[in-house]
Amino acid sequence: MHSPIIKPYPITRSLIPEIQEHPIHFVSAAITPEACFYLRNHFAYPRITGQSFVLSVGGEVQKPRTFQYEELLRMPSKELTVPLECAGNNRELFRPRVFGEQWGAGAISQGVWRGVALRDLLRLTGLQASAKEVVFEGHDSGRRPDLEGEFVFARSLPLGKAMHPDTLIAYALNGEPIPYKHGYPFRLIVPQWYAMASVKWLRSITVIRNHFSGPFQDIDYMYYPEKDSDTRKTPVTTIQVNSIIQQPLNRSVLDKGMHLIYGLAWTGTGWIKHVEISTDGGENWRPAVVQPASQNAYSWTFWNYTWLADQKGEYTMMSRATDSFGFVQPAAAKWNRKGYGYNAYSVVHVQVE
Ligand SMILES: Nc1nc2c(c(=O)[nH]1)N[C@H]1C(S)=C(S)[C@@H](COP(=O)(O)O)O[C@H]1N2
Ligand SMILES: [Mo]
Repeated sequence: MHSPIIKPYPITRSLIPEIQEHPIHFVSAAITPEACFYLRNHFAYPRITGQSFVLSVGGEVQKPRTFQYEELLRMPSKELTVPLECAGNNRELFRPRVFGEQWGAGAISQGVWRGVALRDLLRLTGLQASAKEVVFEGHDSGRRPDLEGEFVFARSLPLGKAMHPDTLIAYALNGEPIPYKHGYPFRLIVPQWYAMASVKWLRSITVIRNHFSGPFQDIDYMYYPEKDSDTRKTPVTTIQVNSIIQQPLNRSVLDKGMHLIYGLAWTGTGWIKHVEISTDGGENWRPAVVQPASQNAYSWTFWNYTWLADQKGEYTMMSRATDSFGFVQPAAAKWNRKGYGYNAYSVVHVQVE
């Protein structure tokens, strides 16, 4: 008899539009397998037609023009390992509870993206002096519960971020054309920012002279600190320092003895400096072994901690990451009405018998 091979599979949150969560506690890979990669869509999938292979660049540029798929493939490209994290990752943990997709910890996945730097395209079209933001439109569209009419998924970047050498018009994931559900044939990849910025099924790039304000820019993906008003809202941009305990699972029953606690840590800007573990509910903290950080990489970092559980009882384990800018995960995440940017310690309760 051989033991069955149990393959992890995603947690379905919605089918139309399709929303699936990465079973992150069961996948320990630097590159998330495609079958487990989380999916977040606002609308039904767009149809792929001949037009899907043409990217138009216009607005406040010198020479508006289009780029064909084949043309992009021939341009100088770069490959980057980038985690995509939905701004709503871990939303289910906010107290008081907030509306929105009740994501657990799996609204994050990592892949190797290949593409052309957006700034290389913008150099070919030239920019007008008036250029201030760059708007990206996807091919998908539909209705929203809160507004009249049809909307395209569209977002902008400030010119500085658009011109960052690692902001890519990607056409490949893990050495293959981007899978249909992840944006085939072109997708914007914005390292360091939460993944709403990485617009899938890219159709047009428009340079504008003012501030873009579509609903996916100015209604969603804003931090609203107040429960009953929109005052002091600020845009969701950079990923905040974060970590997850992948194993042991919450509510595990463990034998007395040695146990390996392990997981991931990541941050938007800079790199992970250290990860600390507490096994007594945050009273005492000890350093985890952190995979040496590559300082100019965006990828997440693996860490582990060997724990000697020599007494029966209940334990509360926590992980807390610190990045190279000195940002540390807080004990409690900053509450905001739409539940973005959760980054409090990862907490797991176990029992030792
Ligand atoms: N065109 C388009 N791009 C999009 C979205 C979308 O609904 N349509 N969702 C965004 C959000 S909120 C997230 S978290 C990521 C999800 O990417 P994935 O489905 O490839 O994991 O895509 C972003 N880009
Ligand atoms: Mo998202």
